Amino acid sequence: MIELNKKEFKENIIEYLKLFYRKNIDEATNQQLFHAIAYSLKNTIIEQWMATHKTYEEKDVKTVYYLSMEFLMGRALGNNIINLKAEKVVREVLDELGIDLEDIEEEETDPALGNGGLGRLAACFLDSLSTLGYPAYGCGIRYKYGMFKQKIIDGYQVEVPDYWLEEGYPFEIKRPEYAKEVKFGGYVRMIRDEQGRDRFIQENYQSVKAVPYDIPIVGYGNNIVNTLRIWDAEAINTFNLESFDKGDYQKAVEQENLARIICEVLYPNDNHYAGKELRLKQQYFFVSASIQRAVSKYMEKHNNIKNLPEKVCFQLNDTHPTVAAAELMRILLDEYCLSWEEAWEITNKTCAYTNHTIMSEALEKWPIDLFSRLLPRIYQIVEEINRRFVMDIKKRYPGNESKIEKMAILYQGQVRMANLAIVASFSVNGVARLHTEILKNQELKDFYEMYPERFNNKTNGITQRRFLLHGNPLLADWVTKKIGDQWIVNLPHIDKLTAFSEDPISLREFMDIKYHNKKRLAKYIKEHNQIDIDTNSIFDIQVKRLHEYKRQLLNILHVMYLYNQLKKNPNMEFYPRTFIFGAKASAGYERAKSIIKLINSVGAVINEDTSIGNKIKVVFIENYRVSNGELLFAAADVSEQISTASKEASGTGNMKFMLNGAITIGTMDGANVEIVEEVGLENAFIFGLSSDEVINYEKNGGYNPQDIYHNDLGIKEVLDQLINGFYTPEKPNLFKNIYDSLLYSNGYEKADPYFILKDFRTYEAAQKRVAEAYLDKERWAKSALLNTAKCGKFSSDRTIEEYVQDIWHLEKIEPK
Ligand code: B1N
Repeated sequence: MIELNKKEFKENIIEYLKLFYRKNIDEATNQQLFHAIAYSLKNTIIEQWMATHKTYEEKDVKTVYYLSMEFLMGRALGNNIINLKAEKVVREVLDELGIDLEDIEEEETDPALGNGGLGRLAACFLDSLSTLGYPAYGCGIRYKYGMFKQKIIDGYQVEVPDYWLEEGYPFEIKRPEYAKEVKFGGYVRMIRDEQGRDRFIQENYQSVKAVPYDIPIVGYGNNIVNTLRIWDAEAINTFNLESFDKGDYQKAVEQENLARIICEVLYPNDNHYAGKELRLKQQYFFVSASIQRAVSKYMEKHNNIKNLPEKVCFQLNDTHPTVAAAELMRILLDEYCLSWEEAWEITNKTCAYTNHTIMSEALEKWPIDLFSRLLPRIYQIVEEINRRFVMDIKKRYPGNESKIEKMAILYQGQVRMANLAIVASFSVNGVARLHTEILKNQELKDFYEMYPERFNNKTNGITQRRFLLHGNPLLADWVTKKIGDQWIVNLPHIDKLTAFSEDPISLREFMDIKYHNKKRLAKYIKEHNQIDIDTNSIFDIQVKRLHEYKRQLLNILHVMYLYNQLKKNPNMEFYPRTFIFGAKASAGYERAKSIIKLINSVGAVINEDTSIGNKIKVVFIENYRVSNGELLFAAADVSEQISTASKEASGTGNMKFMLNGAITIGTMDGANVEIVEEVGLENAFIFGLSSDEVINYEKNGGYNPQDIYHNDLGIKEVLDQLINGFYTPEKPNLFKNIYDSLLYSNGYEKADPYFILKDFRTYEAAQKRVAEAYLDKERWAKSALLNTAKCGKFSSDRTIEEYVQDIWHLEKIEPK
């Protein structure tokens, strides 16, 4: 074991402060201290990192390359301290130096190179891969600006750029020696080489230099450190006189510009495809660099490219990196001169695809003219893949045009990336059981029929190291005291807590911890929102990206409904409730932004209304992200997972809440189904249409929300408040767009496409059950504890073991 040495660690901190900043401990700012501490920790990490890679080389291991446009890592310092098992040493040293660790952790800006669930899943997977000892690279983009920071001004979302690298990032290392050239545009010329073979040469292209930066991913207490490799773009030939002379001045300027913009910013869209040319450039940029490097690395140690699948697997995180398949084909055909059949076999054994959504607006379909102009050689290859695939379809379904219509990769002027991903991969997986079943039986039915052996499920998971051990230290210590610390690397062990679920003292301890975490969150809210919340109230939390299918609107309409009831009947039985929201809306998603404004407007009225005796508070957490997420999960009583059934592929926030002892109110959607299966229906509040019912309504043209509006006075009153200025008297029309979306169809959308009114009354009834259940303190405590006890399945360690068993076939590296 390479461990953090206390004496060296302390000396290094002092030394770095001098070296970098010419400061003593007592003169340094917290930001400077953060850097000195991070660099001192990195000393140990680097030793483990080098040792890990030496072992990998000696053992000639198979490696998975997790290709993803997003890695939502969150802060690294605290996580690295935990995974190095160095917390005791670090705290001792910082104590001696008079430094508070929590203050220092606050100095780190969250690296937010992701939108939401998909990016955070990638981060959890890296943590698990290292902890379990599997050789892996995360491959992505070093965006200069990550997910925007959200400010709430006058109730509206305002986006502020997130320049996360401003102060420098202490954990990354630039690796210019592994740079690769990536080519865009131009045209392809075919020549015949001396052996009489056709060769394809891209000419008159623009290129950029992809330069990797490596970030260490520390495994938990096992000496293993894998790598997150994010690529930055640099201009390939610095502006020199030579190109000036050649008349290439224009091209040189263009190439510099391309290099400057390609990694500039993360597209802030979750579950939405915008079809922007720059996005396709980003995709090909990081994919080409990653694949080129993986192949060169393989060839440094092996002499036969044909055995690549024995040592390399590319996992495609949704369709965003799907050009990987064509890029690998290009390398095998054009650089290694393999035949099409040979190249295709290798590609098909090396690529695997994960589907994360069935939302039609998220499907990537690139216009062929854009695609072929930007990636001319890649397009030729896609054409040939398509030509051969269409032949296969015809052979299998003679005369059945509709199969081609549904399955062809190139169709009606578009490149359908999901179709390409499925055809080129040996594995296609969904991210929760229900989602995979929907893929097999509805969305991808035809593909499933053709390639049943490719389809498999991998229910998502989360890392308990960040979301319990780091985020909720009080509960983590308590769990360890009760059952030992096995749960940290083997979450199913946490089931041992079940033995305490009838023990009044344990239940009291459990709820005391919850109470402390509620106080911690209340303090944060007081500081950030200037709102006093009742720590004895039920903390009911919905934090996730804002999307209509996630139905934050259902939640806030229900709050409006409760408020109406309380106003009419101030003495009714009502247990105090704090409704907490946190959500970023994509910058161009107007309806989502209106919903944020609605939540804040409702909060502004209710929070100020003394006549209801502080029984309801509505809080909107500004800039929801990984770091404040940890506070929110730890403090929740109720976890809102209320998506329209069939729409949320899995969800992972649901698991983070469960782990921290919150009880789910939710629909039978995504992984909620499996959560309920583990914890029992009696320990969750389930409501709403089933996914089959939703899918059936959709097949039959939707339903008529007008009936509900006209027949249910409670609902009508709430909806009318959207257009009568009840919450925004100065702008009574502000929420007309929301009102209309619930009641009228327009050219693109049916009325109430997410079944909010349809599910309203069953949601309201479920919320009543929540309120009643909370009155029985001991019963509630038992349910909450059981949620923690029964979440063993939802560790990303389990998910990764399944990927390894069924898809990647990696060898486990035992700790040294
Ligand atoms: O991926 C998560 C799931 O838990 C969620 O249910 C799912 O909604 C989420 C285009 C996406 N699916 N698709 C995206 C993100 C960015 C983008 O540009 C699509 N995110 C999900 C993890 O499996």
